[in-house]
Amino acid sequence: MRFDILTIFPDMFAALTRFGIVGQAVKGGKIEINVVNIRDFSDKPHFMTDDRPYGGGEGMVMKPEPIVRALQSIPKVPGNRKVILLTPQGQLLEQSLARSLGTLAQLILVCGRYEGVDERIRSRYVDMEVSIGDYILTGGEIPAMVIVDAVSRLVPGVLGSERSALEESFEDSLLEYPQYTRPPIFQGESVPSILLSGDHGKIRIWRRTQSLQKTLERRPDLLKRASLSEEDRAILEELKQRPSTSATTAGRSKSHDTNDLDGLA
Ligand code: 9D3
Repeated sequence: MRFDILTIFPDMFAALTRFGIVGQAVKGGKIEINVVNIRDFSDKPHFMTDDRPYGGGEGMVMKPEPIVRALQSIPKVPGNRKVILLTPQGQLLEQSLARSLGTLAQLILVCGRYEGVDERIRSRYVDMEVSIGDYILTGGEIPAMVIVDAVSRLVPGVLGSERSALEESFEDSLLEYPQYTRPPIFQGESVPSILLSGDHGKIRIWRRTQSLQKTLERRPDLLKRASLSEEDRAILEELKQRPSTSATTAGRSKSHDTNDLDGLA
């Protein structure tokens, strides 16, 4: 899969392309990330990419011509492609959208800055507008990186084989169970003994129960779309009977629950 990203801050994307799983995927040729500097397509002598809004008002608007020339410079990959504009007005990014974008051969992401881009870019060149959530950022670059990150890990071969698409579609509607590693006792708090028992049947049920309990307490909205087995439903019914422990204090004594950084000092 190929990603083309249009931005006036191309250097920001080193954070995405040089590190971690996405960096590895680029190196290994599983994905291609082409970052295009919109300013390279601006007009001499001033190389402006933005201008004052018609009708007046605060701030600046991105000029259409450099963006169009940048779009026209992008090689077309055979197969399905989409042009997405990152805007606070867009469709909210969810895992389901990431999954459908993952089927494309080419995804072109246009990052806005200032107050936004000239409306005629949206109307003539953009297939879809996407937002990553209801909070105000300073531009579309971080949202574009969020999309590339979320979509890349769904491209076959990017994650190890350890996590199949099937396993994930089953899992991703519930919150995770707690994870532990060595040491077995940390600041007086033990790893739940069941995890050391070697009884994989019991461990599976414990983890599933933890996932269901955490989801019930923190994100009950997620349970509606979860694919729950009969066993899951039985566990949930039991959890709903019991008085619920606070999400942050469950299994911890008061003295361990101050959540300050004393232990790190
Ligand atoms: C405070 C300025 N706003 C009122 C005039 C409009 C506005 C314009 C541009 C608000 C934010 C931005 C920059 N943000 C994005 O380009 C953006 C974004 C976001 O802010 N939050 C979540 N998803 C996205 S996708 C692109």
